[in-house]
Amino acid sequence: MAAKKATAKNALALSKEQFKDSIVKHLRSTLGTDEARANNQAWWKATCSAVNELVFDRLTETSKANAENDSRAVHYLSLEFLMGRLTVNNLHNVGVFDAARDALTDLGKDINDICDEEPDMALGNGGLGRLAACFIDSLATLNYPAVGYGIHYEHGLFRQEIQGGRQIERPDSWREYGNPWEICRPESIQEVPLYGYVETVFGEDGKMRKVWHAGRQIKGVPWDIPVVGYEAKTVNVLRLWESKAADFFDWDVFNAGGYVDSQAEKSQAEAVSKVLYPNDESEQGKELRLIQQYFFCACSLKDIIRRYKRNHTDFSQFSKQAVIQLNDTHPTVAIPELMRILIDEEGLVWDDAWKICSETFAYTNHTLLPEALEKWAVYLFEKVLPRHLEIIYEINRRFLEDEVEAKWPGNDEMKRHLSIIEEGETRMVRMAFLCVVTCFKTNGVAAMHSELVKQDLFPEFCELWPERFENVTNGVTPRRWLLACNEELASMYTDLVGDQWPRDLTLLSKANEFADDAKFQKKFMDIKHTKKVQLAKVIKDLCDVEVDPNAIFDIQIKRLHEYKRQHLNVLHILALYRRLLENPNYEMNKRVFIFGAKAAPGYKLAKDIIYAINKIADKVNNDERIQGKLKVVFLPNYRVTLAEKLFPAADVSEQISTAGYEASGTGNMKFALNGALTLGTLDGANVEIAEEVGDENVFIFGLNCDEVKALKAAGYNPWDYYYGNPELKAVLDWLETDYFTPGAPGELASIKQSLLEGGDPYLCLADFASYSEAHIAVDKMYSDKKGWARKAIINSASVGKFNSDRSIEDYVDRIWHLEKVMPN
Ligand code: NTF
Repeated sequence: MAAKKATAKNALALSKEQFKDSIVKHLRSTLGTDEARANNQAWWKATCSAVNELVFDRLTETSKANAENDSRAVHYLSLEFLMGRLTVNNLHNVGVFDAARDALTDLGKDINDICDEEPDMALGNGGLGRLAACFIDSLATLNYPAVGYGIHYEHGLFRQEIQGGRQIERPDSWREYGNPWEICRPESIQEVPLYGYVETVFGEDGKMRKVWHAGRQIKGVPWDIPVVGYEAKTVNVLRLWESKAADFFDWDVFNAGGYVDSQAEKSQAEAVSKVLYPNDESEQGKELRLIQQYFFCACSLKDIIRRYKRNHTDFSQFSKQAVIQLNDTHPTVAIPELMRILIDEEGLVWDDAWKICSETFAYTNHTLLPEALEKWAVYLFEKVLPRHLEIIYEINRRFLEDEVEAKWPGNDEMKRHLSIIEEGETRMVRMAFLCVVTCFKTNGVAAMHSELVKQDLFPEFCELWPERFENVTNGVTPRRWLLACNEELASMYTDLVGDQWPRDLTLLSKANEFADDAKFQKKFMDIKHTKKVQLAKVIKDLCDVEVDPNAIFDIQIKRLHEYKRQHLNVLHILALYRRLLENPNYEMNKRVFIFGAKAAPGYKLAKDIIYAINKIADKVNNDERIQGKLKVVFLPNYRVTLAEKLFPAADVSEQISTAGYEASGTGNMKFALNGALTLGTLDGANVEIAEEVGDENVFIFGLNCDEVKALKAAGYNPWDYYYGNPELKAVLDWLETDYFTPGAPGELASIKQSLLEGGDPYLCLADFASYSEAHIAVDKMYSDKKGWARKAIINSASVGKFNSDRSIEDYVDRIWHLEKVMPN
């Protein structure tokens, strides 16, 4: 295919020859080796260093421009940034991908092998962390002043191995051999106090002051990762904090002969940034997690204030200069921390400090699941952050006595209901309430979710302050999720609409005009086939399973959780398998069901579902009676890098959460963009995807959100569905036998139990029949090759709205109000 490519335009772009020289130079002068001796790891690092010559220069120009303009900036505080690999993305964004590829080819190296050396930067669990990564890409692309703040975890999300069908967690050591993208900034180290007690002192002026005497001190070391915008005008930073023991501690103890004690101190301090908590959705009440949250918020606020003070002598302009976005409640402790700094350290009075805080912070909610709404025990706060607890109490007192009392006079029940402190056996701080009470905006992440945030999660707060609630529908960066991961389709679009689509994804809608064009359809579906052939090879390598690229590739990739209903998918696979066994002539297109999912290590049922998928795969894939019509694949260690190979190869995108539970989803957008058809419920952003591509181009099934609520209210009884549907009963009963686990009956029984005795909290059985019918519609549609191609094209061409650049512009219009800054 001699297609043109969308290539970022960049005045700095290197020619192939210059790139070659630069790589060779870095092999020698940076890595101390040469072309003859270098291994792929060294070639990769030399390639990165060659790109960094351009990137670091832009980084400096950007920070200079921001400082000179004294521009308002957004500070995106997130405990997670799921970056994946950076090399290919950066090469594309700098506009030197082709030059790099050709240079490496000339040097006898394949760019794919070289880029495969890079470990994924997996500093996040799933959707929330990947969204943060897409957002900082868009912020840089759109030339907005922005800093991402997070934790420099030594170990990111665990590596998943599958042994005997079960998930085993292994540590992820992403920077064991160094990371060429990061820059350590010892000049910006921060000290973070912890524990201790609060003293009330009276100054000579008779004024009362609070002094927090910390019991421990740790140090935050910043590492900067350059965030390269498309076409590389702006290079922002992602600043990640690593914890270290504060120097004086080590030395005092060490000199007193306490070498072992000083080591203990050191490892305690370093534990803070050691690991990412591998819990998606649900929180763990761990002291270390609270310290992680406080640690990175404290470091980041000090950093923001330090930068502000370069140009200002008082705090009157602070909220004009800085907006701080809280990515879920995880960084909420930044609120009392800023209050503490302003009052205790800067000497502001409460009202002034409060005004600044409530004009600076904004909060994004990413989930409605009750178990995911963060609460921290009051006693834990008291122990770790005693002064912050006092401040939270005072925020709460004023909120209840002023605002709630004014709105609902004399209503103690309402005060209890809305209190930031939850009463009970263990008193808890409700972090989401603290956010809503403080922040000038609270937003949900898809239209439907934002409505539920108002109606179900915070109805009374919404009555108090309706103007504070917003929606910003999520998006994904087209640079990574089309340009870099699907070169073939990217080229086809560049031929069609020119090279600006990686910025303005709505340009792709031109392809709608060709949805019925036979030549266009063939080209589009040939590319799909190519991507399926490539994925088939990955599947063979990783799972030793042969799959036919002509089969329907039906993919569900996301964290494993009951509400996402991978087990509903499993029940349907079993039903299909049964139909094929009962009737060898059962008519269906060949189908490959592909899964990728990590389960939280302590989530037993989620791990049982992974085990079930693998056991069922063993049986189905080796059953000659069904003549290869059905294959099941569980790809181990699902992560960004694997995702990049899966989205382009999908025919069907499984988005089957119980309606009302998936806040948005972002995988759904990546699938559609790459030409897969959504099979989904009316949940999260699926609703908006259907709106954009048209109801006739998606397969919607199941109860909608209101029906889910109504059924639950009426008293849902899964047994009715079990006894009412013989096929469903048969597959559930199958799980109790040893059919899939020879000699070990009952190994898969926990799934059946949760769906019957367990009450089926996510209504799998209620949606089963409808899901199964939708699959029949998918199968029928796929037999109509032209009809399918038309729908695939329309999907890909119609999801321009889900560009994360659009999400960022929405944040800017509705919440952040930033101005673009063009560096020189
Ligand atoms: C996730 N939330 C939601 O479950 C997804 O639906 C959504 O697409 C992403 O956030 C991004 O907004 C979380 O991961 C968490 F942690 F909030 F539960």
